[in-house]
Amino acid sequence: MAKKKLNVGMIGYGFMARTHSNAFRKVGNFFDLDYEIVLKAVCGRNEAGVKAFNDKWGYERIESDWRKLVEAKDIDLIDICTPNDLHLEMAVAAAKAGKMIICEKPLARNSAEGEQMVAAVEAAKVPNFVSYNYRRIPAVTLAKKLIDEGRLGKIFHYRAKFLQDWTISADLPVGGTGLWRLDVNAAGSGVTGDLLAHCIDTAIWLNGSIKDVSAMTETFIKERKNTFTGEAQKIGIDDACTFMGHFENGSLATFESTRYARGHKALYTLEINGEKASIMWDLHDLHRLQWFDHKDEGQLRGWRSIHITDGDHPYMKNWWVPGLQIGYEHSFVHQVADFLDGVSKGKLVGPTFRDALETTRVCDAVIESAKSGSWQNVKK
Ligand code: SOE
Repeated sequence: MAKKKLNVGMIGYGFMARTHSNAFRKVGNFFDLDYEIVLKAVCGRNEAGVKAFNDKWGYERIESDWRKLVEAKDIDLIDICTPNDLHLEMAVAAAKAGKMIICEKPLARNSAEGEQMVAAVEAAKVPNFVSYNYRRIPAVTLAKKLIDEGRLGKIFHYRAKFLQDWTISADLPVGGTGLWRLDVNAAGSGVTGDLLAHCIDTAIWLNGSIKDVSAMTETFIKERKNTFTGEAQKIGIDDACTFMGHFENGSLATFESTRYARGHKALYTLEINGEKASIMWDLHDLHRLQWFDHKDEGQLRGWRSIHITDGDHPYMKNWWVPGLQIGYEHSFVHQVADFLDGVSKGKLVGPTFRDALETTRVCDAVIESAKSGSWQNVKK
């Protein structure tokens, strides 16, 4: 039977537009979907940049005005892969136009913006999804299953880190491709919204809501040259952030992120300690889940390193043969597969805009706590 065509309109042409476009292209080869995805149009303000992107990815046409793309009759799904300050306006317009929306993380610069986005998609009743891709690394998805099966028992500790080192040079300018992340007006915050948001999303998914936080942040380089004007610009983002907190289930949270951890490029790690068992996962070894089970026989008890490549591991039967691993880009394929499966069944699949708002509220509480020097409750 012929599949229904699903026409994608992509806004943005940077790193994330590549990860999402790759997923749109691959997903139908590996997952049974009711839809045939068509890369219909890509939109960007820089003509040369968007053309160079499209020479590789092959969308049917290029647009320069995102409003036109959002209104276009032949577009079913809008994918927002732009700097964070544009998410609100684009998502609200796309919802009003009745489009399905995938939005790159974080949902918004802050929860005031996020709330408007949630209201818009819920009023329009359009399928909506935020790209917190690490949930769909098979080892992380397996961790969720093991926790939900009660195999860890009562959880005491949740520990996560996301470490990078790419902003250590004071010569790095602020603004433009990738470097908008250093501009507080474009990004909303620094490592908190960019990196800790991933850790918080996974944590809420695996271990439930975070109740309160106490944080410290630091901006190591306080002024940078603007990429376009060459003028000195005050830096308002957090370069590093460490926070502790309480989960609603009584467990303790310890989180750290920085772009100043020399030697670490994108080291996302998490560890969960329960009464019966513990789990560790590490993005640099993403196809492995470390598992310690206290009920193992005493003399053989120890950490197991499970190679998550077997047919009974999440998503893996759709890929190669047991033993052959997959990587970072596959998490984006999985989220498109799950999102479209949900659309077919008329079900919302998480993280929805509403789910992602909870993460943004934790980020807001973290930034507020670092400013005030006091504990902050996370807004409900
Ligand atoms: C920042 O360097 C970044 O690209 C984030 O924006 C992504 O969300 C993260 O997955 C990798 O690092």
